[in-house]
Amino acid sequence: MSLKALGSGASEPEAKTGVIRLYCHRFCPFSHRAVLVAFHKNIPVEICNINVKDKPDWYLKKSPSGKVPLLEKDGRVLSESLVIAEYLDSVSDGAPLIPRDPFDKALDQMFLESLSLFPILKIHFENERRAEFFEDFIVKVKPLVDELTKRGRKFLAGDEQPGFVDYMIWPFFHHYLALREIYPELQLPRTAVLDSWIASMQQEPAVKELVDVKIYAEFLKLYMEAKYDFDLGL
Ligand SMILES: N[C@@H](CCC(=O)N[C@@H](CS)C(=O)NCC(=O)O)C(=O)O
Repeated sequence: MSLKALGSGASEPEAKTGVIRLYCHRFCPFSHRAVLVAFHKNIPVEICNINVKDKPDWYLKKSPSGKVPLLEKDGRVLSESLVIAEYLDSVSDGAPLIPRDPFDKALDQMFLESLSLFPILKIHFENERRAEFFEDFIVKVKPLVDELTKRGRKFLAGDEQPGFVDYMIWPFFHHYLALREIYPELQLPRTAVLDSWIASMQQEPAVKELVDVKIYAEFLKLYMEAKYDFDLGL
């Protein structure tokens, strides 16, 4: 499938019956949520990257909001990263990433809904407000530190491996680490639990499959100069 981002001139790749296609872009934290589940569970998906600054008309017909990620299977589509990630977890083999216990599942959902790490995603849109957004991010990370402390485990989901809740949060940190390559002064206050969670997540094979942090940083740097290179590093 097309790792190179498809833009307005590109034709739609032919769909195959029964195959899950994920429309993404390589530097999108929301797309990363979906691909992390697919990578972790070895789900055979077609990844089709979209140039979101120059979207093909056929893509806009599938996704009126024009956003990625979008999942398509047999002519039907799903949008919203959390919905897509949950769908992928539920249709794949192997131990589910979402807790089987409904109460534990609800607790994770409640925590995910309460966590609002979006300030870190605002910096490359309004770089002049970088310090303000980062201060806000520091405040918003605090509940994660508290939750990691309360659960007292390697990952939020347990000691063995990350769960859905970890993977849904990680893309905000991947983005943060990329920004920190450009602005080393963007340092979260050091706490043993968060440092250890970040280090453990970085060791996960699914996380290692995401775009390299240095290339991500270069993408963001160019983005802030209004240069959009969705194929950087390919
Ligand atoms: N709430 C959506 C957000 C998705 C989103 O904002 N995607 C961005 C890329 S990271 C996008 O498609 N932007 C292009 C646009 O809005 O035109 C989700 O969780 O999937």
